[in-house]
Amino acid sequence: MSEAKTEAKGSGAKTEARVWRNARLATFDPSLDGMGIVEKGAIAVSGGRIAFAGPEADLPSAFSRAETVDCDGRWITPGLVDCHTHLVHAGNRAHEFELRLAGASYEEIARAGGGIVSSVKALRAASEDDLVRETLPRLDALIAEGVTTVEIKSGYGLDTENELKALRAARRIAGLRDVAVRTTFLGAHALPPEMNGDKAAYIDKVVGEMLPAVAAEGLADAVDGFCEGIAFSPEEMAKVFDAAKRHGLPVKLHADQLSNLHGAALAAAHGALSADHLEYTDEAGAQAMAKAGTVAVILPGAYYFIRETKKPPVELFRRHGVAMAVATDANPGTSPLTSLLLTMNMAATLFGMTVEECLAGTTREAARALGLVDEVGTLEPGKWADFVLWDIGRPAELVYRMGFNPVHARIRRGH
Ligand code: DI6
Ligand code: FE
Repeated sequence: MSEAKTEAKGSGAKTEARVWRNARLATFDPSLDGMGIVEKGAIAVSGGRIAFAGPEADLPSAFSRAETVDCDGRWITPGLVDCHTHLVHAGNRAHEFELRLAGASYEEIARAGGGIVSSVKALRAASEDDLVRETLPRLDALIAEGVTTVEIKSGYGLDTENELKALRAARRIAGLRDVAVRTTFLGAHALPPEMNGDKAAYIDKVVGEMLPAVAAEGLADAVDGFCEGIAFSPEEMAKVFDAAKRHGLPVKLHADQLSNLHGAALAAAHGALSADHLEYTDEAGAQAMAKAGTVAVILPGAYYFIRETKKPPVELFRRHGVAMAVATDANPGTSPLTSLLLTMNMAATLFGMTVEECLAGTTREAARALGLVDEVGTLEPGKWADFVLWDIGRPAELVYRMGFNPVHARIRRGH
């Protein structure tokens, strides 16, 4: 992949400029209305970046002799962004699923050595190679549906060696597939069994040992935590956030998923890129997020899978102007989901999100939740040429169907 020194020359020397013509664009350009639709559109790409996206009639003449792809009137959207996953994990929890179907409670399963601790045991027993091998099919499922950027969290290692192993696996995966991977250190995900219930000591270890090791190797692009009764308190999370700041890393938070500990407000107070889940977030939390520009990441897969009944306050987010992203939360315990298209259907059907909100939520707003909105997430000049051609008649089809993949072509960095 040579991305340097390419420009449209029109004739003579080899040029990497390419043009996609005869397309209908959903640009998600925020300066346009709604989905930023351009009928009879074209995209010109040079050096892996979008040089032009707009009406074909306005295509600059510099591209008139560039290699051309006729899209036959197909729709083009930005490449999809899955901004919240726990894709790197070992094994699965299908057996627990069976136990639950047979009537067992989460507590009973946890007491029998199941739950998140079973995923920690499995990850610790796996090698970095094992993790890469197990993760690739899940990543491939996302890629097949047009995902071009994916976030991957650690959080099943819960000690220095194993968190590093998981993050190294996530970084390696980025070199094995044509996809951008953003990694997030989630050391404060759960209390590992060897800490014998001592949360304060574990947070000290996260802050004093694990995070510095992760930062020293440059293995994380952000820091996350699970703020919940069964995980860590707002005070404990604040310590992790302060440490992240010292290492120059942006923060995010699993907030208000099972109860309202005011995690959304905490995240906002720390200038978090996103607060995620948010089923129990109240109006003050939504207001704080709006003020801080913290994105609400909506995760319908977990809501569905654990049969939660409290919905995230989508209407409050709309009213206060909180940006909403939509993501899979792909994880073995509460969201074994690797379809971002199905996730959009769930966000619409379960939470009443509109087609536009769902699609903006897996493109522009998901990019914003990763701090990447200047690089990807819309079809605008200057951004990476990551986009998808779809065999659909209207954008709503991407949200409406369940278990059908209408990808015609997935373009990343112009190829
Ligand atoms: N919230 C969740 O839904 C997952 N993690 C989190 O912080 C659960 C992860 C698991 O059960 O393995
Ligand atoms: Fe999660």
